Amino acid sequence: MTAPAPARPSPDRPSPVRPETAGGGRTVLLGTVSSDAHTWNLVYLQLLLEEAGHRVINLGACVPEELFVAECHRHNPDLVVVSSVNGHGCTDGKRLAAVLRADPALTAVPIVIGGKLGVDGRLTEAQVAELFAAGYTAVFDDGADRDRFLEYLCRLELPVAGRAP
Ligand code: B12
Repeated sequence: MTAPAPARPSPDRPSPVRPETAGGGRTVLLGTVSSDAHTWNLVYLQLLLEEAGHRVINLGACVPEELFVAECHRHNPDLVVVSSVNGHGCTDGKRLAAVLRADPALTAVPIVIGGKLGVDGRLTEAQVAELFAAGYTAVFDDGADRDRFLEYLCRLELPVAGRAP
């Protein structure tokens, strides 16, 4: 006998975390890694963050590391959100975090990464650990659901692994 699948949010069964309760009022810098041309992931995240009451600066796709740094200086964000779905997010994301964390002004800003981060499906534990070691505050790999991200927004200062169970 197999265990029943965990309940998923649906129109009949609303998500337990509502965006408007997710700690609004922050400035969030959003973009993809330099190799990634996908954009609907960014549109989705911008809408989700704005629904939660945050101000979003969406840098768009294929953002060079130097542009991320420059825009951080320009906007002084409370949170940097990196999204990638082309499979190179783990590799490019580590390089991006290294560049951001090398800047003395950006050692403390929370930086999260999420999406479809590897080319072989879910990241391994070792790859997730590498992302944390590179400087990410949270990692939301493929399958991490929206509620975990919203919960993270509620408690921004805490490091958390946002992988789906
Ligand atoms: C549309 C699309 C494209 C379009 C993009 C157009 C555009 N303007 O965006 C085009 C044709 C350009 C394209 C190109 C490529 N694509 Co493409 N693409 C897709 C496709 C069909 C849909 C993506 C999409 O828009 N989804 C809708 C958005 C809303 O969902 P999402 O992106 O999945 O994001 C969700 C989650 O990942 C999550 N999420 C994302 N980021 C973050 C961040 C955080 C913090 C959190 C919490 C959550 C989160 O939240 C979102 C909502 O649930 C997917 C397949 C699929 N069905 O997903 C492939 C897919 C993403 N593409 C893929 C690939 C391989 C490519 C190419 C390399 C193909 C090629 N050989 O050229 C290129 C890469 C180009 C580049 N330089 O990046 C692969 C990636 C595989 C992987 N990760 O291992 C996919 C998964 C297809 C597949 N099954 O193989 N693609």
